[in-house]
Amino acid sequence: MRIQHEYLQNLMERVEARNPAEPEFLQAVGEVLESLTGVVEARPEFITEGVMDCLVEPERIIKFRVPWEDERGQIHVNRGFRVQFNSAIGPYKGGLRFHPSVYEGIIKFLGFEQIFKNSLTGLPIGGGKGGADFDPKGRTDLEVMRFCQSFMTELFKYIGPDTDVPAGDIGVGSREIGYLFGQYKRLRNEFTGVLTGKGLSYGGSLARTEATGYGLCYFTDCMLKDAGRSFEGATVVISGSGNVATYACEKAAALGAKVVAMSDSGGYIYDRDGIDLACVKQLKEVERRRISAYVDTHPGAEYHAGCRDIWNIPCHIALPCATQNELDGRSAKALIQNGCFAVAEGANMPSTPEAIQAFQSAGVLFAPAKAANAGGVATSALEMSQNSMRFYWTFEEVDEHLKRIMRDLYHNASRAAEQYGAPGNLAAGANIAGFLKVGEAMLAYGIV
Ligand code: NDP
Ligand code: 2IT
Repeated sequence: MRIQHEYLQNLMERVEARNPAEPEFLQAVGEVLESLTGVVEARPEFITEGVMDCLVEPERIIKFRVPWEDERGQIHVNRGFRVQFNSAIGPYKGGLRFHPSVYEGIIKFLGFEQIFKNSLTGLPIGGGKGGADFDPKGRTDLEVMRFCQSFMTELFKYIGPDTDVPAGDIGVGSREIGYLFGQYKRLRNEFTGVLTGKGLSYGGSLARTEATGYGLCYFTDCMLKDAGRSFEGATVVISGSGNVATYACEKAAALGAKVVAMSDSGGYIYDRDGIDLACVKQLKEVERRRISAYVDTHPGAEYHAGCRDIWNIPCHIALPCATQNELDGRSAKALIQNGCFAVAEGANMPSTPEAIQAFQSAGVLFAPAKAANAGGVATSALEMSQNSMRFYWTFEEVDEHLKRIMRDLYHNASRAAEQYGAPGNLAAGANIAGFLKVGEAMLAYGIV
């Protein structure tokens, strides 16, 4: 990628040289730097005061060994990470991902994205991310507990309710958060809001489970309405069948859409009658089985092995909610040819740069991840507020806050895009609006 601005292009080259073999991180940084050209032209102090150079370098990276014993007595050693990227506007905040594909570059890309996303929520949270190359699939509850306890036995030294507040991401849901929180509490002898996504019996927030998927639909709804469209009567394809996909499906259907496809890492289901979400929840959340089992009870539906072709299914709205780079240029072309008019990213960086380019040139409405999926972390911040107050809000109260946050976020990103000469480009607008607050705080601190 070539960035038009000379200093930013030069900075990008230095980032490439310092972070070789981390393509996801370079992709995330390149996309942000490119959209900040107008900002640094108007405010050169972001360059001269060192803000841009600091922005692309994590404040701290913690990398550790996670040894644990499985039920057969075999010892495993995984690698754990926490990237504390930027604390300019609040304690580091971001999820933990447990997936075999995790390495430093993935956590750095996610931590970097989190800085701007968290800033966009308008709430006081910095950017961080963590995880491990551990695969919870096929592991017993006991094994997952042992892994989580070993992971936290190292991580607890570096986190705290005013320092760094992890949460869930791929492979980390309420079961893992419970084990992690229990171990933190035991090691510190403190009951604090050090993690979010907690169970309701020990300080979790109502509506946090639903928040990312619901927030994605609230954001998309604003974007659609501005363009004279809506979810009502639309056909929707959603990739993934985890936390984000499940609640995106629930809300899209509540807003009048018909969701016809969902997937997991093995393949996708296509149900022309509309996905039976209760069945998907039972299979994925409760029984922890493969989505292929859906067709056993829904003979009218189809199962196809492999994930990519889900984007060949005709739809009006596509919601990629599984993982990074799951939607490439070829898939984007198929969506466009089939009449798709909006794409909103529930996952982090699910569209490749080629796909984004294709959507934008074809006039497809495009909601970028760091804006569209910010409802999860925003509600995590609401969980932190409730923990600090030692109080709780009702589901409806949290949901109302979430709606307002997503609406404001949409308008802020939209306005920033317009102000910096890219009207309608929410990807640029989100990067600009997210950056400005963090950049101002970094300027205020001087060189730190
Ligand atoms: P879950 O672990 O609950 O679900 C992940 C889903 O994606 C599963 O269906 C999984 O399939 C599928 N998946 C995972 N990896 C791959 C892969 N390499 N190829 C194809 N499918 C894959 O995670 P979440 O729903 O929490 O996260 C999904 C995305 O949303 C991630 O990008 C995450 O970073 C992002 N996100 C999550 C937030 C949250 O609050 N949870 C907030 C904002 C963003 P399988 O079951 O087979 O593994
Ligand atoms: O990518 C994300 O924003 C998350 N996984 C949620 C982070 C959080 O702290 O709730």
